[in-house]
Amino acid sequence: MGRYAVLVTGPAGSGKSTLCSALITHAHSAGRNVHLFNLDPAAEHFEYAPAIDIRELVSLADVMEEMGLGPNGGLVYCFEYLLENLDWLEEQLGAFDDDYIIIDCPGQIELYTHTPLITRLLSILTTTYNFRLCSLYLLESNFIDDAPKYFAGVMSAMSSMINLDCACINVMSKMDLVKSGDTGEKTQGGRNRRELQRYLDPDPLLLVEEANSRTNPKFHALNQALVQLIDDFSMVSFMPLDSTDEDSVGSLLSHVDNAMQYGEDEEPKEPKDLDGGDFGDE
Ligand SMILES: Nc1nc2c(ncn2[C@@H]2O[C@H](COP(=O)(O)OP(=O)(O)OP(=O)(O)O)[C@@H](O)[C@H]2O)c(=O)[nH]1
Ligand SMILES: [Mg+2]
Repeated sequence: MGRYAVLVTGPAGSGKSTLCSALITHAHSAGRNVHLFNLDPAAEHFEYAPAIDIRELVSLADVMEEMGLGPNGGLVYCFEYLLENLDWLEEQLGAFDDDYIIIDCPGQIELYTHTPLITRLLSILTTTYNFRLCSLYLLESNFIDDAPKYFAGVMSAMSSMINLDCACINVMSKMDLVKSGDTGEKTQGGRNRRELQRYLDPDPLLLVEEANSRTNPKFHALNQALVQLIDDFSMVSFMPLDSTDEDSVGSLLSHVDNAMQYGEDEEPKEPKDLDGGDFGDE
């Protein structure tokens, strides 16, 4: 049986933990057994108890106190500590017969864009433990209210994709906050469906004007270069997500399954066959 891991990444507050819960609820209602792996050493609360929890190995509060580090240096230390204690990880991963884990990550994007720590963890999951991987990068929908901010978000998504070097799906989260009309009428966020599509499937050459109108003219050449880069590589597009909507979560899970070629040789389990330990409603 295959082993699958979905890494849920993105900036602070982009909806990662909410999505993890929604994915687990959805998978569970479809008769699938998935496990939550908490990779955030500073996390406080989860709807589903994590089956694997980095806090059992190392907690950020302890590291900050004992090592005299700040929150970001402490987080880097926690990841280095995890990578030095892979026997702990192996023991935790060995606990399941069926492996489909959803990994809830911290919101410090430098972990995905600047440091090799998560990349090394992913490489270990694939080469040593035979996991197939898919990483999600969440950007929240308020990024589309501000073109310069949106470009920065697209660049961070691209940087994360390049750094993590695995199947990646970019997600525009909290789309319920900017729901669009079908017929072109403006909505709460002031955008109709066609305009929204330009942000989900970045149409940077059209957007550059908007970016220029919001930035100092001395940066216009840079805007042009950035949009050209995004356009040349056509690497970044976003799947819209509303974590409160079952269909939206189901559609994202289908894409994730597809990206990992999940389900080619496995049958969904009957709910009575699930261990139910983390889910409590069996
Ligand atoms: N409207 C709306 N709010 C959402 C959605 N997903 C998450 N939120 C809210 O956004 C806030 C942050 O959500 P979290 O899931 O904690 O975000 P996170 O990315 O895990 O945050 P960190 O772990 O702190 O980086 C919470 O108040 C959620 O209720 C969504 O799809 N729609
Ligand atoms: Mg979280």
